[in-house]
Amino acid sequence: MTGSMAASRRQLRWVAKRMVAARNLCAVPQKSPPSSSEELMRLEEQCSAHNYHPIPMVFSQAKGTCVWDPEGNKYIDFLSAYSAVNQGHCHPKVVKALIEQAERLTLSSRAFYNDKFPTFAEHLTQMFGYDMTLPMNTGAEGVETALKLARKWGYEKKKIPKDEALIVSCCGCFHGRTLGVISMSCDNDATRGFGPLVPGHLKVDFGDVDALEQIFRDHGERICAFLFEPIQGEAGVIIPPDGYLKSVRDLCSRHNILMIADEIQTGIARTGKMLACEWENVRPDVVILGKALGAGVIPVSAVLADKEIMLCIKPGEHGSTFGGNPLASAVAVAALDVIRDEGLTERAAKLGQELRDQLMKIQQRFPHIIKEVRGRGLLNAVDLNNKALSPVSAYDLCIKLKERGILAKPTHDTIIRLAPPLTISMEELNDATKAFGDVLGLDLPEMQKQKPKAETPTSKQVGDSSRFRPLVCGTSVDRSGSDPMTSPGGPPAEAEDLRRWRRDPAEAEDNEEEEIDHFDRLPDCVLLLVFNRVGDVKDLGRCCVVCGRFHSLVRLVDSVLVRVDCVISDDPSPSPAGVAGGDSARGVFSHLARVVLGGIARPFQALGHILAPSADVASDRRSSPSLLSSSSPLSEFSHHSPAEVLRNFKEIRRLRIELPAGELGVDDGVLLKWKAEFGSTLDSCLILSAASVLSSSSVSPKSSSPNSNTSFQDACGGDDGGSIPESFYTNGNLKLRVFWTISSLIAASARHYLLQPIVADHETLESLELTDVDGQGVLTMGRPQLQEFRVKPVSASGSSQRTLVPALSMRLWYAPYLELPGGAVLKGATLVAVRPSPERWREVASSGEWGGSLGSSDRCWISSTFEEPYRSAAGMLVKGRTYCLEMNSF
Ligand code: PXG
Repeated sequence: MTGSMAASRRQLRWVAKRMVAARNLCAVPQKSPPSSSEELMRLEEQCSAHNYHPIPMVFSQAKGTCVWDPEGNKYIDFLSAYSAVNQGHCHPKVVKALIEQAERLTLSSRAFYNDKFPTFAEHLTQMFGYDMTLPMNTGAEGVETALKLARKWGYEKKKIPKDEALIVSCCGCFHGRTLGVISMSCDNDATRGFGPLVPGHLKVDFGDVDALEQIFRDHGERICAFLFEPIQGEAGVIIPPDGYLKSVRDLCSRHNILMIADEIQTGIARTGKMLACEWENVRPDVVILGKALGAGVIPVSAVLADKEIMLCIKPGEHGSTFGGNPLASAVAVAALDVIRDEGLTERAAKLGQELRDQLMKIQQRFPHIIKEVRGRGLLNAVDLNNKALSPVSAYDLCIKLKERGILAKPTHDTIIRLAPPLTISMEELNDATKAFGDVLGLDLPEMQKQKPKAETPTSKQVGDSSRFRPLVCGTSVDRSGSDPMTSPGGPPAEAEDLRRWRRDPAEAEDNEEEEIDHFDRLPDCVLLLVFNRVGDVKDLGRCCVVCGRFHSLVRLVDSVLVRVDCVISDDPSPSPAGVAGGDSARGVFSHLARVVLGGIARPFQALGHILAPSADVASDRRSSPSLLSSSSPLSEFSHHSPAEVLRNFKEIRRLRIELPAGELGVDDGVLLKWKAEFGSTLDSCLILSAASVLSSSSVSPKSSSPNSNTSFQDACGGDDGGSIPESFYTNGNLKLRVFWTISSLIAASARHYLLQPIVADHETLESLELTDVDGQGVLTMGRPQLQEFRVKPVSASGSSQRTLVPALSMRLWYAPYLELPGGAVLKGATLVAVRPSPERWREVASSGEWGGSLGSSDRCWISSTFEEPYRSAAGMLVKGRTYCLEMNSF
């Protein structure tokens, strides 16, 4: 269906809906709003975007740590809206501040002053010890603000060259959902389908000081900031090694890089300190707060920094209508007062320790199920042993916990986060841990009996991964697995297997051999040499998941080969009028809409982020039904565009991309080869074609193998000097040559168009080749062309997905019969050399429109473009008579 038909259908559907709605309003008495949990969930499913997969429990009322559903069932909240309700739900002092302020003044906008924001700003800056604050609303906006502030500071104070600032963030991080923020994410669910992402980001493993030092050493001059969570919440409450925050502080100071702490989840007393950075007595240059700053009552976020940083942002350069509004300001002041007045920081520290003690006792009862209990203050996680749990997931356990009155949320396959409001009582805490013990002791065995075991992976599903021995990981944390909230269906076989490559400490004890990692003895430069030899992007991806060190090194390879599995074209455009070609060439004019790399189980993600490929494909199919046919062998795998996968490499200098086939469907026996050079538009193209190729065995030898010195007459077995016979114009031969020429140029320009994001992302690129396994077409770009491509925007051809082909000046040579080295013969051999018209030929022929002679540089270009035996063919053809043609831009 065309786009306009789909749009008209949508329009009609909308009108029909509006008519039904209007009739309902007039004629039918309004029905009462849905009130049961079931009705409410159904209504939300119908009318709201499906961007979440919540636990089936409806909040209807809440007070302190307790929540009630519409049916009146009571629960203890162990998530606290991801730490937004540290003060407890609907805290009376905060609600009072809200109501009083709501009756006086809610919004001034920052076009004027209001009488609440200054007090809030003073309160906040004094409490956290910074000169100034910049208020926003949501956490993600706070992070965006900090990123902008860091870049501004980088240009103004650090004197980073214009548009070159880099920000380093951590693998496994979570900082929110805006486009700028997801550009730092390693999570494919967060980024897939939202490209192009914002450039200027580098990644480093969380907790790895050496890696951070390396990246600062390599790129420090251009790095303006290091953004991190002091404890990674979404990744599964990952606590960095002791001393990490101090080392980060040290490194940032030494390299003049801003240390930016995202304390949106960890701040405001959650971890038993006002800021989690206080655990190592570290003062970041910039702190981002959110969530509990509004006590779960209203969104409030803020960035804190000292004057010399904050004043880099000038009036008009950043802001928000609601940031610093009087309602939010009044609420935030009350929210901070509650934390201080009720001693919630100390309470979080004390009760957090108590919670972990109790959970560890449960761990002693179920040591095979609970791998680790970890946390700081009341931000805690129980890490479960996937194998012992199987086939039950952490999500299933959370459902059981809910049935026992405890609301908790899993993260990834195996981690349950436990983070109640800081006002929780000892009694409630005891209730929760008892429920947790009962779920493991009573419910889990029942569930395991009822749920069928997942099938073990077949060798096909496992793929090449079995080539690898398990190796010691470079990082100590296992964050593997998908989040069942976003990727239902359990872990895929391949991801499961990849995880097994990594050393399971329990298994390693059984086998001392596996403790030794011989790769550890090799220096980085040697490993990098090996990875450069590996080259193939999928193999590199497999290397990537072996350990943290491989992961960081693979990103630094400079020669990469991408073998594309599948090309997806949009609606084919009609053939240009008057150009014949038949069915075999129908695909020619369809545009290369997307190229897809299958079989990648997200290997370039942070180590622990191997997610479900099956879920991947499912979700991609939903959004783009034409992407893969159900019979496609790729449907078993996750798939990505080369641009997405290549984004994981930071230093590519040489890149070769191989399409699965040439896009021009020519009949059997027909020869069609082209090679094009592009900058931001077509620089040159050489097209060699023949109506048929006769193999040496089927031809009676006319002469001994010719070489480029063989005379044209000898090679083509005639004495007409390469003149085109009259019949060529009348029997469709000329038409066919024009068709092949246009087709080749369209294929080349469609390929070129696809390269834009790749070239933009990879400033280090020096040579690029886009070819196909049939050897039909080759597109090349060298360093100056790549540079031109980056600075000069590409003109698209109409609305199609290809680069505009400029007006062209062409030369054509023809031989009805051409014998190649080795004895094969080209029948109806044609060579077309193309350059943009304004440039014309380097040494313009002197003898008029038809039949001008070639200059030496053009002759050299033409006779060196193809490999043998086609090189000789081109060399011989240009010795014949030259025909000149002009073509308009298309
Ligand atoms: N930074 C951190 C450390 C966070 O945990 C944000 C920034 C973004 O905050 P906002 O207010 O823009 O959501 C977070 C948020 C979700 C979700 O449902 C969000 C978070 C955790 C889990 C789920 O989007 N944290």
